Amino acid sequence: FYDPNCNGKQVMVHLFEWKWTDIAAECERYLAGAGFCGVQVSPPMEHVILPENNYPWWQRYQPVSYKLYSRSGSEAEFIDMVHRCNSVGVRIYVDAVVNHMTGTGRSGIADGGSSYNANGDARDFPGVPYSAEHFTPRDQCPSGDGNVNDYSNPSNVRNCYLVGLTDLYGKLDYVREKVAGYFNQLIQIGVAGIRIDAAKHMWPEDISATLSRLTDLPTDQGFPAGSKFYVFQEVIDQNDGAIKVDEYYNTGYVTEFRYCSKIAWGIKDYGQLSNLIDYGWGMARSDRAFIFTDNHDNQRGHGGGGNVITHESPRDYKQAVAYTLAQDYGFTRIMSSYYFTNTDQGPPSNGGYSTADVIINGDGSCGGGWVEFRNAVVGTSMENYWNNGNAVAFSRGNKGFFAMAKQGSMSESLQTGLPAGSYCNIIDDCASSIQVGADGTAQISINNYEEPILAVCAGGCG
Ligand code: AAO
Repeated sequence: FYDPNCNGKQVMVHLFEWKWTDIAAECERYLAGAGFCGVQVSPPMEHVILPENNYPWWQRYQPVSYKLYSRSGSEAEFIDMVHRCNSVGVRIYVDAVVNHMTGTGRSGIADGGSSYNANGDARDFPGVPYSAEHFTPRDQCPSGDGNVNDYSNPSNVRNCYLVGLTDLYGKLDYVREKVAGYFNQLIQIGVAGIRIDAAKHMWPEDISATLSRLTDLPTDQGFPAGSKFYVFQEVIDQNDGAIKVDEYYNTGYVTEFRYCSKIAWGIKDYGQLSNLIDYGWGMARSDRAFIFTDNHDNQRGHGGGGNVITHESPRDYKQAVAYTLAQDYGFTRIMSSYYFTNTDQGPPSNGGYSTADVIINGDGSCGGGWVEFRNAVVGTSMENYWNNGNAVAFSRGNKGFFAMAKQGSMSESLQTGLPAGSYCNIIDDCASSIQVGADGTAQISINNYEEPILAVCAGGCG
């Protein structure tokens, strides 16, 4: 569960709420050439539709069945996307919502045609099928109202209903079989892995028993024989509850939310960048940490939100993403979503429920150079670390060098760890360069307020 199955590439992008047809085109047009490992896609299973809430993005976190029919498109479009992305070497990772089904008190018919009824004591999801006995018995949940309300008690977190969502009883073989069946269906299509949504609210042994039922990835989609599903689990551990990320190491990577706070502090106060990774805090070890500067929840104040840097402060955001991709901790994901003014707002639409096509600007936007830098320096550690509180710099072994200046300017003679020669800056498309002397030092100058960053690779990053 630890290999993302993308030939050692290092970065995935979350194309939040994008349609399958648009993602397929994006793999071919941009992501393959820019060196992306793959794409995290929004939940592909059949979900509730909530016109009364103006079709919020979060309706897709309320499953009705495991039919591949969602706001992003049909099963045929999903399969076409996976195949087209695989054929250009870009993998697809599914956001897997299997802790629960819909919220209580909801009923109706979903877009894929399946009915559902979670009114009163009913728990009917005939599209799977699940019925009342497949949900965690009420007497297993110690909270008064049946919902999660005490993060210091594992039984409360894992046996009660997360924000009123009908909690599947993962102890049952039947439930494990159905969830594994959904995953095996994705595997057969050629999906390379999953994010397990709300894994913190599932017992680790239930996840393990479910994953033990999975088949290997299909060789006809370009996976070497014996390849396993990549798994990263959403566990929000901010040292403020009973559930710890390391309980989930046996079944894959874990989301490391403390990194979001740490990088935000570091960009506000460069001195803090020197202590970004703090194992004393219980941060996940590097070969289990799944990291990001922000995610779809905390960028819009859901999931607790908190001290994170988002697109709302673009200059800080650039620095945070650049530093995240340049340093050596964890497996990285970057975020691509849509503009919003309301935190529940769904994606751009053609009116009502239908999601609009993504429009690609002529300039292609978002710098692929970063992804190439991280791929080029993989396997090296951070060395020659230098930080004066206003500017920071380090080398990645003898393969790359990175520098960043908070106020937009710096001029300093620094050890780069690189062999003598001239190296061009990928950030300004090689308009500037540095000259490394025989002793490995170079004059590092930055003079650019909007893009206060320099990155070079031995032999070029691309
Ligand atoms: C919607 C409505 C609800 C309604 C429900 C059912 O909004 O009013 O009751 O339907 O009808 C998303 C939306 C939800 C939405 C749901 C279903 O965000 O608003 O509910 O879809 O449509 C916890 C979980 C974590 C979860 C997060 C949102 O642990 O798993 O809440 N994230 C995932 C997804 C998310 C999705 C779901 C799960 C559900 O990414 O998009 O919800 O499928 C603490 C805990 C965390 C906890 C947060 C928030 O953390 O440690 O475990 O996350 O609180 O409750 C500070 C705070 C600390 C906080 C931390 C977070 O440090 O001190 O308390 O920040 O970083």
